[in-house]
Amino acid sequence: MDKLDLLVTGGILVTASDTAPLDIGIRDGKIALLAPPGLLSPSIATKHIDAGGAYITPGGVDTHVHLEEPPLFGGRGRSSDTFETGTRSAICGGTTTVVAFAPQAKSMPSLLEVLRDCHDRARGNCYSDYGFHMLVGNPSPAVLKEFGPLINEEGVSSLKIYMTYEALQLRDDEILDVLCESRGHGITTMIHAENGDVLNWMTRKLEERGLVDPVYHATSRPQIVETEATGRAVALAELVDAPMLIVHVSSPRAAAVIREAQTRGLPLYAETCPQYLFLTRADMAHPGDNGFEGAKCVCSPPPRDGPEDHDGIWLGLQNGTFTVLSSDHCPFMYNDTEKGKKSIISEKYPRGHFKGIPNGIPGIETRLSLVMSEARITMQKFVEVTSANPAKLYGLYPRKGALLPGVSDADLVIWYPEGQLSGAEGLTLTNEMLHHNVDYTPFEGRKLKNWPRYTILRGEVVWDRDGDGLVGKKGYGEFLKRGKSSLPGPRKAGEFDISQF
Ligand code: DUC
Ligand code: ZN
Ligand code: ZN
Repeated sequence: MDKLDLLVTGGILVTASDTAPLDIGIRDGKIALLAPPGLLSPSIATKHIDAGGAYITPGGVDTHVHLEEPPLFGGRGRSSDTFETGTRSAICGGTTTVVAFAPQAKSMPSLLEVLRDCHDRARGNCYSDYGFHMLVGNPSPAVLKEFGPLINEEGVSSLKIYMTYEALQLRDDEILDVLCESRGHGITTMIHAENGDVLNWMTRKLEERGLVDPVYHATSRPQIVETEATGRAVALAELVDAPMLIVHVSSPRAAAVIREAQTRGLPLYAETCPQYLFLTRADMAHPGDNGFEGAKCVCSPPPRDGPEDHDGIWLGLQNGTFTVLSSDHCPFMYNDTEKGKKSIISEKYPRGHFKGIPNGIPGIETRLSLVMSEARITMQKFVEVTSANPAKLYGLYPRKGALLPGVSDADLVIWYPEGQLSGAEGLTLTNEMLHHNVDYTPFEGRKLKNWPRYTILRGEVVWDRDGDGLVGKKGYGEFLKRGKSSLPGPRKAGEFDISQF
């Protein structure tokens, strides 16, 4: 047998389907073999790592991140992480693949041009592997014609649309155009489900009473705003029999709508994020900085009211309502009046008013550790929602999200053996330990029971926490052409046919 490049022994391998003590042989960037413990001598490999009884999981796949996006709202606010800093942060937190958005403003006539610009920003700069989803702001007839080339030539098999934000919101008929065209090409539509007209009305009513502090961001977008839009999105997808993923679900009531549709067999998928498991409305009411510090946690949909809402979202992870758990990493510097939380997303808006605060929080590096530390889902479920399912839904499986010999990339996270990360107390999360380009983390001070000890990407150690830390190289990350989803798609064969109604 040819020598292996790397042999990892002494770990408990966890995939979405199995948990077993197995040694892992790696050659040419791929999983070469899995073997019972003790069968292989370290001498058959050039390099050996002893996992010491720790869990080993496939590298994280984070399919919802915003990196180096231009401002889309006619104002300021610009995500502070570039492809370089965002993917650097990803690997230090165990995520080896990210899928970022390539955003099209309504004024832009071509998705392919937008995509080319994103490639120019990302190429040669990434530490992790990466792909793109299109963000479609202008679904004109010419743009719809680009869907074929996007999936067939460019390897972009998913796109996101919005039901809110003046600059991006689509009408229902435009949503149907996108769903139909996507369905025909095997593209997965992701949708931001909040009713923009209702939340604008709520915002006006709050303004009339002078209620403009960050916490009123949550008041302007109550669960019903998300639940109604989710129900409408589901109805539109059902009408045209199109697969769809509802992104960043925060509301247990919206989750119940999705679960009901899934129970009827619709190809409907849902995503949630750590902010809906750990943050609440109270985090936006932080008294610091004259009441503005709550802006650090302003994101959309907003974190909900309390532990019962978190419980509802954990339940949705446990029972399979949520297909994926992403970070929605959308970072803005806090102390930055030009591009950060203290700027304004539209020049039309007054400064310091919640409606002007750029929406989004950082979380690419903390996603895996936060969720694993909480131990409210099994390790296999953890792998399913943070790695295997995102890879399946977005056409990367089993190259990513699995550890299949001869097939899967050798992307691994080797964790600490239980109780070995800073003792029984665990590690206290601070922004200083992170590698993003952001001056805060909304999860500051949380206790973590585990953190990636090593991250391995295509056979190369890129993060070695007890050694030199970040050892991956900028530019090692490769662009991933993605195929169609391998999760269930449309229920009926052929084109959508209006005459069937
Ligand atoms: N939607 C996202 O997906 N991310 C940040 C802001 C938003 O509205
Ligand atoms: Zn969104
Ligand atoms: Zn997002």
